[in-house]
Amino acid sequence: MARPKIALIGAGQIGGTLAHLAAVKELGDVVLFDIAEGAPQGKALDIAESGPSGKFDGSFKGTNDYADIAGADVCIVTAGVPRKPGMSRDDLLGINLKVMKAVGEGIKEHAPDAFVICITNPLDAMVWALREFSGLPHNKVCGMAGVLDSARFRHFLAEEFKVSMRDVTAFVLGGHGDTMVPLTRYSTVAGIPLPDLVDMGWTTQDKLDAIVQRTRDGGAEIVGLLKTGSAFYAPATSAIEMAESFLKDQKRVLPCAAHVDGAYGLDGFYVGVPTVIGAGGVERVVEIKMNKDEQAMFDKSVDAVKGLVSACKEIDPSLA
Ligand code: A3D
Repeated sequence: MARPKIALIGAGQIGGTLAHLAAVKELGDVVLFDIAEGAPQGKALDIAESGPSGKFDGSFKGTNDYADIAGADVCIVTAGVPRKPGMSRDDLLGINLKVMKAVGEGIKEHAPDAFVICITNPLDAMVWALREFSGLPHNKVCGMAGVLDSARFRHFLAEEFKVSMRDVTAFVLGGHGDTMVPLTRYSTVAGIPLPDLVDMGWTTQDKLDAIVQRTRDGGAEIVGLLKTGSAFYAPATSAIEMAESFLKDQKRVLPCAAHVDGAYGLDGFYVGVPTVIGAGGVERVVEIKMNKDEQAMFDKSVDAVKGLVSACKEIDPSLA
């Protein structure tokens, strides 16, 4: 059986890391596409040359020609610009919207059967726009944010409790931004919900609130440290987890920016929700019950995303 084909649109910090992870995990043959000449070719060659020592097989191609992504099974989109210190994700909207138009048209023409994972920010609006420009089925286009946000939450919790992060699960809903909704009630250590761990004296409510806020600010914390760009190791690892679930039909339950039509009172809208990802793409949206406070936080987050989608429509009337 032929190896799956993985097209990475954008060969910057995340794109290069995605290519390396896909190579090491032998997920398939990789095509790195970018408008910058030389960068995708150089990264692809460098990764190919690491194969003998890294003990992986595969074909790695860098390109500036969309025709090379033809027949891709998975496209992961990071094309665009990242944040600099002081910028919010939303400041990227105008410039990255134009990039989504070019990328959406490229995927529509050359890889219309792919499962598409968008990472470009502001995530929830860009994945919506990318779906509109590409015309692919909604279940085949989703955005990576929740896996990363919950991984950050899990890391901070594991540090606080001094336990393996393998035994920490975390649940994050809503848009990828300052309004994201980390749900403590549904986050656990080996099945014990966080509020119970507060009662058990493992941590205090104040410390837990601080961890929730640090999770919300997780991206900005890295931008502030790096100064020249945003996080890339954890975002790439998160997207690879989603791609692997699709390629291997694992049916993992992963939070992602998915098209929600009916659940959560939403009427055809992209926002972060728990999903099942398998060979059919986003196969299911998992609807959970929220209490009043959680619902209020979720509604606020949805409103923030709606504002960004409206801004996209104003900038590009073809989306209206
Ligand atoms: P960077 O290293 O700058 O790579 C972006 C690449 O996109 C560059 O190589 C550009 O040449 C390329 N590019 C620009 N325009 C086009 C185009 N029209 N077609 C093809 N390629 C193009 O950025 P990065 O890899 O660090 O980040 C990429 C994106 O991911 C940014 O928008 C970040 O804000 C976003 N990001 C999202 C998350 C989420 O959790 C959602 C996390 C971290 C970064």
